[in-house]
Amino acid sequence: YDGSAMWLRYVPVADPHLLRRYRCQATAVVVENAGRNKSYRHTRDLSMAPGSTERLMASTLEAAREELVRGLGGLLDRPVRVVHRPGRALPDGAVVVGTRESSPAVRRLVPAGDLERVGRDGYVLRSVVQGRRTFTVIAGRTDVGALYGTFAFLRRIQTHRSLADLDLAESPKVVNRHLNYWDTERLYAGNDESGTGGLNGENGAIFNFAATGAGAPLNLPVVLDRYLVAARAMASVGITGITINNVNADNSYLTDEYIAQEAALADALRPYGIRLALSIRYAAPLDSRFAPDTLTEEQMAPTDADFQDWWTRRARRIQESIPDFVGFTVKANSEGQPGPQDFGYDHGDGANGMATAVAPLGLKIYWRTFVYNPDVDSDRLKRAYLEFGHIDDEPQPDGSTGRFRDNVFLQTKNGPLDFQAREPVHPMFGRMENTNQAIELQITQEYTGQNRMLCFLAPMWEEIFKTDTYATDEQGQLLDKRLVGHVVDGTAQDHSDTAVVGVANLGNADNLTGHHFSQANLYAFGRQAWDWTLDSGDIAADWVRMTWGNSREVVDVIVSMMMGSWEALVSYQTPLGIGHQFTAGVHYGPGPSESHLPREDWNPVYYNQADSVGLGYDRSPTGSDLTAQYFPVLAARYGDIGTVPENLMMWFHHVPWDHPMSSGRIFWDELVHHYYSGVRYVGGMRRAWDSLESRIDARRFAEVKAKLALHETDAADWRDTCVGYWQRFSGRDIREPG
Ligand code: BDP
Repeated sequence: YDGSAMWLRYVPVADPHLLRRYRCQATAVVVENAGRNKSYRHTRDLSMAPGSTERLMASTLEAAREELVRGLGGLLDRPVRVVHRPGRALPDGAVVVGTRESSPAVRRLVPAGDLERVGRDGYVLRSVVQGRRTFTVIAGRTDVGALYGTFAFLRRIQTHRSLADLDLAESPKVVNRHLNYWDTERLYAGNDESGTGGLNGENGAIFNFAATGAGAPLNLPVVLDRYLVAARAMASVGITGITINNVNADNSYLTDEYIAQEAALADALRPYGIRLALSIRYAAPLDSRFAPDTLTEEQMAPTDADFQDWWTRRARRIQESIPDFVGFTVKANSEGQPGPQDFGYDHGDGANGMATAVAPLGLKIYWRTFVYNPDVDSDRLKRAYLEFGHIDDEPQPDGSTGRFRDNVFLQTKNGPLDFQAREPVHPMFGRMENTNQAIELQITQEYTGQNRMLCFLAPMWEEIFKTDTYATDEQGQLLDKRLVGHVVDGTAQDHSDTAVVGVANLGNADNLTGHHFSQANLYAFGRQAWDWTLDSGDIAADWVRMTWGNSREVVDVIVSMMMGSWEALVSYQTPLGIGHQFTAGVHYGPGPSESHLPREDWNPVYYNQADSVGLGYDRSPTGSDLTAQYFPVLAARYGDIGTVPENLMMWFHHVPWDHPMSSGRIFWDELVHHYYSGVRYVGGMRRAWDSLESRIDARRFAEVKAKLALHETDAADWRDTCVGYWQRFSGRDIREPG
C-alpha cells in the first residue's frame, strides 16, 4: 500500500465479532433524491473526468452515497445494497442520509428542531428503533452537513467504535475552515524527492494548471484521481475552502484562460463542500495582460472608484464561472509584494478598497498581516501590531470603532515571527476587538522538518488554541472567554464570521504529502479547525487507526511516537524559545552563525544575539518591549525572566549562561540537555518503528524507516552545529551523555 488513499483506506474490519455486528447495523444505504442540487457547470461528462478513473460526483448527496458505498464495501468486505426509493419500508440496518428537504425518511425520523440546533455545517447521527428494525440516520441541515455526518459515521467504523444507540449532534466552532495552498513554494510533497523540498515546490503542485497545457480543452483541466482523493480527504475533516495559488501571487490566475480551468476544478471540488479562492497581487490592475482593462498608477487609489471598479469587474468575471467563489487572499507590502503603501495608503485603505469592490458580490478579503517593514521598529516581531492595531482602534464617522470592513478578515500567523516550531502567540489575538480575525497555521512543514522529519503538529496547535491571552474588556476586566481559541471562534468578542486558515501540504507525491506522517497534520488541522478544544492525542489515535491499523500495539506505539515528536523537534532545533536558526533560504538545516543575508532580520544571528553573557533576544521592558503588546497579565509574565515560561525564555530575554533553571541546572546545561534529549527521542522513534515491522505493510514500513534514519542524522546535525556554535560564546563544557 502506497498511502495514496490517505486516511480513507476502508480496509476490512479484522475482528470477526465486530465485523458481524457492523454488517447487521449497516445493511443498506438510503440516500433519497441524491441527484438534486446538481452543481456542475463546466464539465459536460459527469460520469468520468479526464485523467481520472474515478467518477466525478454531480452533487453533495451523491458524494455522500458514493462514500458509503466505497467505505462500507471496504470495511464490511462486501458490496452494500443501495436503496433508491424505499417508500415507508426502510430495511432493518438501513443507513439513511440526507436533509429534511431531500429525504422523506429523514423528515420522518428527525424533528426539525433537532437540526436547527446544529447549524449550517453540522449533523445529527442517530440510531432510531422502529418495532424490530433499527436504522441509522445521518442528517444535516444542509447537504454538506449530511456529507460531514457520513464521514463521521464511517470514521466510527474505521476506528472500531460502536454504532449502537447513537445520538450525536455535532457542529463546527468556526465557520470558515480554509486552506491556503502555496502551489509554487514550500510544498515538500512532490514526487521529486531530490533534497528536502527547498524553496521551490513547482514539481510537487497537486493542481497543476500549467500541466494541462496544449491540447487539453481549455475549460477542462485534467482532473486526476488524486484531486478527488484530496477533495474527499478535505471533506472528511470539514475543510470548506481552498486558496489554490501561492500568496506571492501570479496574475495568471486572474486571466480568462486560468479562470476557465479554475472553474472546472471548482466543479470537481464543489460536491465535497470545498470552495475556491485565489491569492492576488495587489497591483494586478497595472498588468498589461488585462489590457485594455488596465489602470495607471494614478488610478490605484484604493479609496477611489477606478481601483474598486477594476476589482469588481475581475471578481464578477470569476463569479460568472465559479458562482460560489470565496474571494481573495492578499499578501500586501510584505516581502516585496506590492501593496497600498506603494501608492500612499495604509493597510486599512487597501483592504477596504478591495472589500468594498467585492462586497456587492458577497465575497471576502483575507488580508494577511505578515508584514515586517524595518522602518516601523527595530524588533521585527512588533511591526504587525504597530501597523494594524491602530486601524482597529480608529473611531469611525458613524460612531463605531475600527476601520476594517465586515467582509475583511485579517489573517494572522499564530506567532509574531514566522511559523517557528514554538512561538508565543501573536499579540494581536484578542487585541483586534473590532475586526474579523483569522488565524493562519502552517500545515506544510517548512520549519518543522519538511518531508524528512516526523513531526506531528496537533500538540502545537492545541497549545496555541488553548493559550490564555488574558484579554480584558474596556474596563480592564478579564474576559470570561479569552483563550486564543475563543478569540478565533468568535465567542471572546462576539464575532459571527470566523476563520481558521492552514497553509496546506498536498502535492503530487504518491501519498500526497511526501512523508506518510505529514498526512496526519492535514487530518489534525481539519479536526482542530472544526473543534479546537479536541485533545491532540485523541486526534492522533483516530488518524492512526484509520491510516495504520487498529491493533492495540500499532495504536499505542505510533501515537506515542507522534505525541512527543514536536517537542523533540523543538528541543534539537530551537529549544527554550530561540527563534529562526535556519540556514538561509531552505529553512531546513541549522545556520546559527549566519549573518550574510541582506536584511538583518533574516539572519539567525539577529535572533540569537549570542555573546559572552548569554543567548536570546531581549524583548522585555529593558529591551525591545514587545511584551507591552500583550495584555497586562501576559506582559508581566513574559517580561520578567523569573516568571517567563522556560520554553519561551529566549523569545523575551537575553538569558545569562549561568541563569538557574527549574531543573536545578544552569541555563547552559539545560540548553545542551534539550539538544541531546531531542535527538535521543528521534532514536527512540526509530526503535519503536522497527518494532512494528511485522504489523505494517512493507512499502510504507520501509519508506518511514528510511525517513527516520535521515531524520536522526539531520537532528544530530542540528544538535552538533548549534551546541558547537553556542559553546564558542559560553566557553563551558558539554556535560551530557551522547
Ligand atoms: C515564509 C515563507 C515564504 C512565504 C512567507 C509568507 O518562507 O515562502 O511567502 O512565509 O507567509 O515562511 O508570506
